[in-house]
Amino acid sequence: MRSQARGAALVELLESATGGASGDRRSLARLLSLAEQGEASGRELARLTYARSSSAYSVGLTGAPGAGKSTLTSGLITEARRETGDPVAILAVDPTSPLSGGAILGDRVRMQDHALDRCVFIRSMATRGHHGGLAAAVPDALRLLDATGWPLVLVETVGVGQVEVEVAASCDTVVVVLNPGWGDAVQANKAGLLEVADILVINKADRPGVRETKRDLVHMLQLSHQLEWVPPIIETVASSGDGIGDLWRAIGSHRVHLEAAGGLERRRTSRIVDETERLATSCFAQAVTKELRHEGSELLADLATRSIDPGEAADHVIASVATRFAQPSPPASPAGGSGDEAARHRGS
Ligand SMILES: Nc1nc2c(ncn2[C@@H]2O[C@H](COP(=O)(O)OP(=O)(O)O)[C@@H](O)[C@H]2O)c(=O)[nH]1
Ligand SMILES: [Mg+2]
Repeated sequence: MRSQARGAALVELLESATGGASGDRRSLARLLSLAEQGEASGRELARLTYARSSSAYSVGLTGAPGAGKSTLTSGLITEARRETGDPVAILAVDPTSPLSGGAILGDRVRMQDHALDRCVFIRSMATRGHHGGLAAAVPDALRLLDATGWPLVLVETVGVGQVEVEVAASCDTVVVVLNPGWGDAVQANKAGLLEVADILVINKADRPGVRETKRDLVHMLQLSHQLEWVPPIIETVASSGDGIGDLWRAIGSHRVHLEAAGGLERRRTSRIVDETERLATSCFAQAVTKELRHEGSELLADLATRSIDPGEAADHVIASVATRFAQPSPPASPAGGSGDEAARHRGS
């Protein structure tokens, strides 16, 4: 019953949020919060939007803090609005903060130019307790924006941590933003950024060292085994707008390339499999932790007295978790309540 009522309320919210720029923003914001939190409503929402989404295109921008991502994003919004006339949604993602603020607040200031444009929707996302973290919440949010009529979504991350790279890599086109200067390209390579890059941007090209950075990048790209698509290197001065048009066109070319070769579908399918794997793995890992470490755990006691070795204990844990997952879920568990992993996994 509860879950039926929840479903009906979600459908109502979805309907009022749908319509892109003419949809209700407050409904959309509420839905995004649910997607961010995960839990039962978030899962139900994910189920509703999954079937309705497949047409929006997403572009992820990643790079060190201060590289100029927000300024570039703002320029891309202008370009996209002028070139397509379509509405544009922006997700500013900060895995380091449990609350929106700090760096993201600065980003909003840099995107202020678009504050009055009804066709631009900017939303920050921080870590909020979604099962599997932000890396899992962002794809849900992307599908929600897709299903509610936002054909282009730009995703800006705050830095270049593992989660941020994962988030950016969950987009159709990944833009890696670097600055000129000694070692930036090398650092990016170390952080695994070049592996996920579809487009490389040397922003702040008004500063010295552009040629050297470009040379480093070309060299590193030659060493990697990208055959189908060699990431173009675009020079930009985001603060003056120089090169933003080139970046916009490079994004378009990459999209055409993906769509022509059937690569977009392949890429999306492989991402969805990755996402599923991440969700299942994190769900299972949590269940294992709970099973092993609960108070009064016999296994812990047996391990302490050395009457069982870790390998055997692991087998026991896996077997009992598997049994719990195999049990039918109860008819209605309270949202995020009892903590029954198996039931929650099925989204009851
Ligand atoms: N000189 C110069 N400064 C820039 C350029 N692009 C951005 N900035 C400045 O760099 C700072 C950080 O930019 P921001 O977009 O917030 O970077 P983010 O942290 O990657 O989002 C701001 O003060 C921008 O005005 C550029 O191309 N050249
Ligand atoms: Mg920023």
